[in-house]
Amino acid sequence: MVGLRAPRFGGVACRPSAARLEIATRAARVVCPDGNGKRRVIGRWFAKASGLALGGLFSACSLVGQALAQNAPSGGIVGETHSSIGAPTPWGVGLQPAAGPVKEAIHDFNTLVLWIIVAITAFVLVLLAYVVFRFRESANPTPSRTSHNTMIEIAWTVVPVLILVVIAIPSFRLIYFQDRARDADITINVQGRQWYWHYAYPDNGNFAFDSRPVPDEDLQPGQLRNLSVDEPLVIPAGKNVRVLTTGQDVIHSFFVPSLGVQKYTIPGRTLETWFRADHPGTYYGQCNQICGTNHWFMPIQVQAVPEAEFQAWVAEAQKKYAQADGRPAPVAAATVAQQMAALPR
Ligand SMILES: [Cu+2]
Repeated sequence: MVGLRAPRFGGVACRPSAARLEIATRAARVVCPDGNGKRRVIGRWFAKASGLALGGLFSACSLVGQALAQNAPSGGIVGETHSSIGAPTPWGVGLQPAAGPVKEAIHDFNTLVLWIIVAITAFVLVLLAYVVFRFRESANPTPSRTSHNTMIEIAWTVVPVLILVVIAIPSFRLIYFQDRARDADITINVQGRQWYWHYAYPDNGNFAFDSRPVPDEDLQPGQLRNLSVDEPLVIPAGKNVRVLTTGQDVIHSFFVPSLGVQKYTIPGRTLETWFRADHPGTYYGQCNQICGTNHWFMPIQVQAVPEAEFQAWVAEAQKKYAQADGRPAPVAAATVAQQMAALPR
């Protein structure tokens, strides 16, 4: 009978029936033959809970460790020695590694918010554990009936507001950092179409071409299914690339995670963003706006090459994508100046 109490129903103490007492007494004997049941039961559950918590912690650590594996180069292009980012990697969780300044800024902001979340979660966990232990029934048989505390209510309103302000300031800075290209070295038009990408280079001879995924049956060794394309978007490494996006038919989204670029392509509107790939390499992305039946058909392959290689490619591309009469292919979008003038400021 040690540790048994009269059960409470709705805050009113009731006398237990004889049958109920008998059941409870048997349970106490099973749990604890020495009569010290309550403490032993709590100890066992505590051990189980802490074991689960530790297991979860180790799993989380292992996942974080695996996420670092994404830093390893993967895949690649036939004949290329560049590393590539954006291809799936085993156990790849977390953000893709940064290939340029925009993504680095995203990483910094993500780390800040992560640690704020860790601090809040740890605080709530400690608070819960303290309340569960300190105010358990055996240690606190007569609970307080406090229902109002002005100071605590002000604190739990003001502190979250302050936390949100701390998050909001760098968040807005990041949004404006990504928003406009300052000192752009090159401008590229990106047009989303059902279902392929159309790239134009108004600064380099105004040529344009389409980019489509390589069909499964045509994949060469090293090419990636559903990511490699026939005509990649070639850019000079280390240069600020202004991207002006438009949509031809429906809303698509130009998304290359490792470069920190994601912009909708909206019919009838031009949006601006920018990115820079600090090193030569291949960076994969995909349209990440559900845009119709063949949405999956819109992978993005950005090929960052040294400046000299880029100029050589431009010279080739001007001939390759020229019309039959020798003039450059018409660019579907307006000129850069017209598009910039139309941007909302
Ligand atoms: Cu799309």
